[in-house]
Amino acid sequence: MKIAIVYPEVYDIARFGKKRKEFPPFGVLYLATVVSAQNGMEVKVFSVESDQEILDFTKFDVVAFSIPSSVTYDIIKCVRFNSAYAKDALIIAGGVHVTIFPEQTLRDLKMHAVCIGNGEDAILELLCEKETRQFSHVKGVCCLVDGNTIFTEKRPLKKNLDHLPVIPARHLLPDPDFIMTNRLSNTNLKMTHVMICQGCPFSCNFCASQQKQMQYRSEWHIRQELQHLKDSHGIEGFAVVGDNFLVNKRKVRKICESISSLNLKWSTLSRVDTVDYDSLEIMHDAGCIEIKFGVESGSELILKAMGKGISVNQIYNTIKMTHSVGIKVKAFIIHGYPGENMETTQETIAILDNLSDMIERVSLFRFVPLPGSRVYDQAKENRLLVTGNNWNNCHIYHNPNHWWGDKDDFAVIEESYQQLDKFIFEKWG
Ligand code: B12
Ligand code: SF4
Repeated sequence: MKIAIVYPEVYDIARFGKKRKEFPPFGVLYLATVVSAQNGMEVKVFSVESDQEILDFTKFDVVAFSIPSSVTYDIIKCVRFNSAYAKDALIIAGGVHVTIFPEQTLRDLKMHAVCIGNGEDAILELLCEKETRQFSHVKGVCCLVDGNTIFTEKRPLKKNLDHLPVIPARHLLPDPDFIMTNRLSNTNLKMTHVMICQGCPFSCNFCASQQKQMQYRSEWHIRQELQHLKDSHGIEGFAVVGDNFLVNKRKVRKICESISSLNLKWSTLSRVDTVDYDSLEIMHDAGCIEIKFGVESGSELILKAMGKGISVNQIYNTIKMTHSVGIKVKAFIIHGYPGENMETTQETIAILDNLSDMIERVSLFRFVPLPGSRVYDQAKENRLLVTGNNWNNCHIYHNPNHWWGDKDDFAVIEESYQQLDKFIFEKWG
């Protein structure tokens, strides 16, 4: 059976002004690995772009689309309807956007079935039903039966991620797609991205993470992959991919102990309230050179509105502690959350200013309500959108439009954003 797995190429145009490739989605790499490990299955991976030419899938028995974020939905839609398929091809989809909007995707993209959540088992079971098109016993799927949408039984989450293949199918892609330099903190180290955990038990209102339960790969699983990447690609470092690495400190300690002798440098994301001094020291000794903290705002008011569950004091303490251990700090900031004004923006400027000697880098994002987040649903319900855009046509990628309030609020958000942006640019470039 020939299977095409299609994913949208991701570029960081917003920050770099020109096309700078991001790393390929891990969902696709893991799916490709599990499918190609089956007898008689031949997998080809296609990365597609917004100006994609018509693709010829007529030689494939199955075309599987991955939609890793809502922002790339239109790219996939375009490819789905402009490509050529074999007459009996099975057409399926999965990914974060599909998990949030299964029925809409199923109908809008005219899929035979779509997968909700993790897909390593579901895709194999769907492929088995290529001829019968009977998907109702496949867990975690949305499909049509006699023209009616059905949702099959939920697929239970596994306790950890050790069922995944140790090495995702990076070999299906050219090396420069996943081995990079200039991407690990401010270094030129040869690095790659490694998916270590999934899920996050917290509930920030702006976040679209759909999985509350934490799943980690075990320390030996991760070490094997890193050893392989070191031996075969000569990596000197890696960046951890996952919503929130530092939730389970016992796991973090075990992972650190297991990888430290590899002498790799690495970075990870974290909340400010899940770190402690001991964990930071252990991470530092295991090669961690940078933590990217979800600081979001310097205003208690905005942090509260965001449901972030952290305080300005915690931000101060954690950044100081991290710096004192010798790990660099990157701060992620979101500007323009409902309630933002000149005063709250000044509070963010003040905290960044006070901590500037201890912050290596800052990433500033303009707030947009992400499909799948609580604030998106509220905004939609309360019709808070004021841009005049068609809601269904919202582009969530660094959108400079305003999403709530009236014209006066919009003017304030614009002006305060410019001030914050200027401040960050002058301090950090
Ligand atoms: C890594 C990551 C990135 C990387 C992506 C690299 C890439 N090429 O995709 C980078 C940093 C570039 C990035 C950028 C962005 N991201 Co991002 N990202 C993530 C993160 C943290 C992890 C994704 C991951 O690797 N998961 C692990 C893999 C194994 O799981 P998976 O991808 O879900 O795949 C599984 C299933 O979905 C399923 N599946 C997937 N495809 C298919 C296909 C079929 C046929 C089947 C059966 C199953 C299936 O099976 C897979 C294996 O189990 C998620 C957080 C999250 N909770 O998902 C956010 C997340 C996806 N990102 C998000 C956002 C908003 C963005 C940005 C818009 C941010 C911004 N403002 O710039 C950009 C958009 C980029 C773009 N153009 O798409 C949101 C998406 C919300 C939404 N509604 O779209 C998330 C959910 C973050 C959040 N918590 O809110 N991101
Ligand atoms: S923003 Fe981070 S901490 Fe908050 S829910 Fe999302 S992944 Fe979890």
